[in-house]
Amino acid sequence: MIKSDTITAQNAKAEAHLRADYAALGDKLARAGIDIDAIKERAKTFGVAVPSWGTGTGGTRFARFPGDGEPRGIFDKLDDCGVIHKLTQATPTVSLHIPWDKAEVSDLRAKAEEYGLGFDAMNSNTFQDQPDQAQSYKFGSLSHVDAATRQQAIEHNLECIEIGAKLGSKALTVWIGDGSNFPGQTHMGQQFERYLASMKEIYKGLPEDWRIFSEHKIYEPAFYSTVVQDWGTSLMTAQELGDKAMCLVDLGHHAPNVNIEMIVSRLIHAGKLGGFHFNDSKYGDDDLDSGTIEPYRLFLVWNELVDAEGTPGLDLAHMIDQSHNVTDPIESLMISAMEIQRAYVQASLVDRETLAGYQSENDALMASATLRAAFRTDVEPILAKARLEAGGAIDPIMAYRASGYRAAVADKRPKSTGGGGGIV
Ligand SMILES: [Mn+2]
Repeated sequence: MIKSDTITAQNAKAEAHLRADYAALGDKLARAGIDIDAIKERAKTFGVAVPSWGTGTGGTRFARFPGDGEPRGIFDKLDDCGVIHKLTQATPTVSLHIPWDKAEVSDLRAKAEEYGLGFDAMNSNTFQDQPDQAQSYKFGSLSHVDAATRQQAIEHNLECIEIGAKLGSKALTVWIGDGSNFPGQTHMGQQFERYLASMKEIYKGLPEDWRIFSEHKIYEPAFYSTVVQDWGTSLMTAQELGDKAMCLVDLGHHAPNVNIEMIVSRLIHAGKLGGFHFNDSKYGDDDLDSGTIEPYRLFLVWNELVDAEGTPGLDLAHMIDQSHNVTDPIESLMISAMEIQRAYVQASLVDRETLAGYQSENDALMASATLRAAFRTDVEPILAKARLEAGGAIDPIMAYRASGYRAAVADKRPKSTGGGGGIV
């Protein structure tokens, strides 16, 4: 873990400039009738879950190039998650993946408590075969033509709920790779019906205060048809299952140019928006850090969420889900958490009354300019001050690099191998 002294020493170098920048921004926002301290307090309430698997290097289908000091297992991963939260004060929870993170529940709880971390949604895995499993998922899992394979996948999800309940998690995210690679390979209607029937069995196993998230993805590993490929299918699933079933939006799981913020708006309308997997991408899926390619889209998604604040029943799970191939995963996750928080804070600056006025007058230019005025505001002093006051770092990346954490864990953690392909 990174010592508080290291953070304090780093902060001392930057604090005077931060105070000046915060005061200047405070004056500017005050002219627009915005209290900067109130916005800073909002920033402090923000939290996004770190995916346990994100602390390791990902990979493509071609290869994986491991970094130094990669976590050996879930306890190393939780150590890394502790670092991310300590420095950013923005990632109070971890999202676990079963079976990758399977361990003694009491040990998991103890390790998380050491860092003040909680557990967000559990993630099941029926897109890979595990060494000890009886049935293969090569041709599907929850929608497989074979009842025994479907049952095995159902039982795995029920086990995830059981483990999660002991950890204090309150949700299960289900993403399946089921689909087909060739036209005619599957009966698409029957396959979806089998999926729904399996999901109903999992739904029955949810504790009273739990929710199940349906995560859609346009393609891959099934390259012709995917069972849960779009938000419409995800919404149908959530509506058919019941009140505890919600849709999860992964920003990387849409066709290029799809209007994700409108999907968010529609799911809020339906009362079925449950949460997010944040990431960014240039071409497809979750290949890049949040906010690296389309920060304006991230802002527009948050604009919908801030606009919908107070909607009865709206209770969102915010999670990161992205792959790191050429960066230190801890740094990528810290940057991503801060970018997501930045979009939230910027969206909080939108003058909604003025915007509504322009909308009612059909003044497209000024309506758009109102949104962009909030997006253009450099809120870094607000984020940095929120971190500082919460005990985090003014500049988490610089503090992390100064700490020598990666080199220290590289001494303890043997260099992992991983030349094979496979997205994780
Ligand atoms: Mn995802």
